[in-house]
Amino acid sequence: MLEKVVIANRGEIALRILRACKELGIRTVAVYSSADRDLMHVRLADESVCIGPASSTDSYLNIPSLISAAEVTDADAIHPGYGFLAENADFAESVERSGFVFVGPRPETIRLMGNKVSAINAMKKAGVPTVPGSNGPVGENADEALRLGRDIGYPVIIKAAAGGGGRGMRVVENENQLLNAITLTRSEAKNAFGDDTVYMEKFLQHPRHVEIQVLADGQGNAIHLGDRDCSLQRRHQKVVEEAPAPGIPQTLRDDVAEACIKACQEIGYRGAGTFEFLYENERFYFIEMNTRVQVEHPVTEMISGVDIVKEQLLVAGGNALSLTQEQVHLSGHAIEARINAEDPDRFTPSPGKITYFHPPGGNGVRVDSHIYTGYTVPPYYDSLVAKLITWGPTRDVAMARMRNALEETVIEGIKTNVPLHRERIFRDPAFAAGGVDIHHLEKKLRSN
Ligand code: MV4
Repeated sequence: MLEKVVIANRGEIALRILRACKELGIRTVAVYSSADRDLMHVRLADESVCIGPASSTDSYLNIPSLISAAEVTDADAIHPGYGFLAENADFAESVERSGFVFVGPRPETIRLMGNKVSAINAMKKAGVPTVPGSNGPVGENADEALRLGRDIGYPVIIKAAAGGGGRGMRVVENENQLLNAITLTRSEAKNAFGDDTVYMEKFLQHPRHVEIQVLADGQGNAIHLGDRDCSLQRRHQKVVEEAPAPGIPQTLRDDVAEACIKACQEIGYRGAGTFEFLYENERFYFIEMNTRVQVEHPVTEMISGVDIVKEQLLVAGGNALSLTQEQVHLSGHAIEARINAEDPDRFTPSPGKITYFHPPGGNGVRVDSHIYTGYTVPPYYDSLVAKLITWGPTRDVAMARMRNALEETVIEGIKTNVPLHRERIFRDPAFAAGGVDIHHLEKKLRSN
C-alpha cells in the first residue's frame, strides 16, 4: 500500500485527492506555486513544498521540481490529477525512473493514447467501434488523399495525431478544400505539437459526446462504471456533465462498455480511464481515450457509489480493484455544473477575492470546491472554482435539486457563471428534455 503521496496539482482536484488519501490513511504532500500558498489543501496536507513561481511552466509543469518534492519528503508516489502533467508520458517515465509510483497508467499506455492514430488502431483491433476514416496517417500523395476523401464521403475532418480535446482539427466540406486543409492542419500540428502527422475521419454533424468510465488494475481486472454525457460544451470546454447519458438503448450501452473493458484487458490498462465517443443515430464512434481522472468523475461516483480516486490509489499501490463488475450497481441520475470564475455573458476570466461564499446543501447535493470566504482566485490558472453535483433517483429529480442548489449558491466578490447555469442552461426546455448534441449550447448562446 502507498504510504505517502505527492499531489502534483492544485485547486479542487488537489483537495479531492487529499480527501481520498486521508480516507485510505495515506500521508499527503501538497506542492504549490508561490501564488497558491492559501489553497485549502495546502493547509490540510501533512506536508507542503513550494515548487516555484506562479507561472505553471515553472511550477506545476516543472518536472524536476516535482520529483525533488517527492525526494525531499520521502514520498512513494505522485498523483498528477487532471491537466498539467497528467497525460505526459515523459513525466510518468521520469517519475518511475526516479523510483516513485506514478498514479496512472504505464508510460507506454499514455504514449499509445497520446497519439490518436495509434489509440484508434489499438481500439479498433480490440473491437471498439471507431469513426470511418483513413485508418492511419494521411500521406503526402494528393491523389491518394482525394481518393480517401471520396471513399469516406464529405464532409470529412482532418485531425492532428498529436492533438486531441479539440486542438488541431479542420472540417472539410468538399473535395476542392481537401488538399489545402491537409496542408494547413499539417503545418499547424508541426508548430503546436512538433509532429505533423494528420488523419482523416468522416465528419459527424450532430453527435453527442458520450464517454465510458473504466477502472483497471493491470492484473487482468477491468470494470466499467457506465457512461456520461458531456455534450453541453462551449469552445471544447465542458459546462455540464451527467450520468448516465439520457435516452440510449440499454443494449447499446452495455455493448460499448463491454468493448471498452475488453480493450483495457487487451492493452493491459492500469488505473482510471475514459473512452470518448461521438454518439449519433444510435451508434457509438470512438474518438479518443483519456488516461487520467476527469473533472466530471463525480457524476459517475454519485450513481455508482465507487470512489474513483481511491481506486486509482489502491491500484497504484499494487492492489487489485476493490470490486468486480457484478458488484457495480448504477442507480439514479447525477448532474454536474462547472462553476467558473468568469463573466457569465462574455466568458472573460474574473479572478479576485471572494468576499463571501455560501455553498448549497441538502439531499443529494455535493460540492467539490477549494474556495472559501476570503480566498483570492489567482489569475494564472484555469477558472474552475467549484463543481456542483446533484443526484436524484430520476433525471428530473437531479435537475430539480440542481435548480435549488444554484439558487442557494452565493459567491460574492468575483463574477461567476452561476447565473448562466441558473437562468439559461437549467431553464432550457431542450436541455431539460435530455439528449442535446455538442452544438446545442453554442447555438443557444448565439441566439439569445
Ligand atoms: C469530431 C467531430 C465530428 N466528427 N470527429 C472535438 C474535440 C475532440 N475530442 C474531437 N472533436 C470532434 N471530433 C468527427 N469525426 C466533432 C468534434 C467536436 C466535438 C466533440 C466532442 C465535444 C464537443 C465538440 C465540439 C466541436 C466538435
